[in-house]
Amino acid sequence: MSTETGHIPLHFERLDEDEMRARARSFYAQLDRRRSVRHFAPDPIPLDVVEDCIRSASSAPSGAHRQPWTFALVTDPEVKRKIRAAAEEEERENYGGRMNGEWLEALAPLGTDDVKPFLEIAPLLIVVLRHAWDEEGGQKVQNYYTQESVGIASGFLLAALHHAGLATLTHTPSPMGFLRRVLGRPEHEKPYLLIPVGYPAADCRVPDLVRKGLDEVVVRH
Ligand code: IYR
Repeated sequence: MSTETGHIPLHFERLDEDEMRARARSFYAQLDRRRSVRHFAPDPIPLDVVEDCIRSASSAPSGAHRQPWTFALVTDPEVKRKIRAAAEEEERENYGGRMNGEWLEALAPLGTDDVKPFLEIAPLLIVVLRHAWDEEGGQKVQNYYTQESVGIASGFLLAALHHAGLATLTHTPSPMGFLRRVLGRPEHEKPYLLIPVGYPAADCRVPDLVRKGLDEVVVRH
């Protein structure tokens, strides 16, 4: 018996190699301009653009095609205020000793601390939630490779938002259980990433980072 019941033909267009080269180069050039932003302008952003970016994120592959993710969109100033207050409470603990000396030293070039005004200033916070399992008709349904699946979807989301002209930050004010409580999400939705989204402030500055070259990240066999 075929195991491919219900399969359909794949529509896939082979490109000529020069076209492939041009696309790979321009995609890289664009992604290479992405920077994590911690200084946002308060200006509103078009949420329909963000919704299309979430469609891109949600096109990611996932274990057993369970799509184990929810994207919470937070624009309400009062909810942002609650998130900032709770995040800063965790970060005070983190910077005050939960992160060890080696960790704090590694962070020093980024110039971060426990004060997170961007959580109120950025016009949008996206909370990515990972479904450790799902609930269907009161029954627990198991999911597979949820860390990998939600990681890939989050990567798609960051790339899509950048491509659409929006700045982002991957923020993890851990432990992030407070996000589930503030947003009233069920127990099986585990906060995975908090992504402030907006335009950079006019005077936004970023650390002078250098990315590893190809030879530092590739081994060939
Ligand atoms: N969550 C803290 C600390 C922090 C940790 C890492 I690893 C970073 O790359 C950046 C920050 C904060 O956001 O300040």
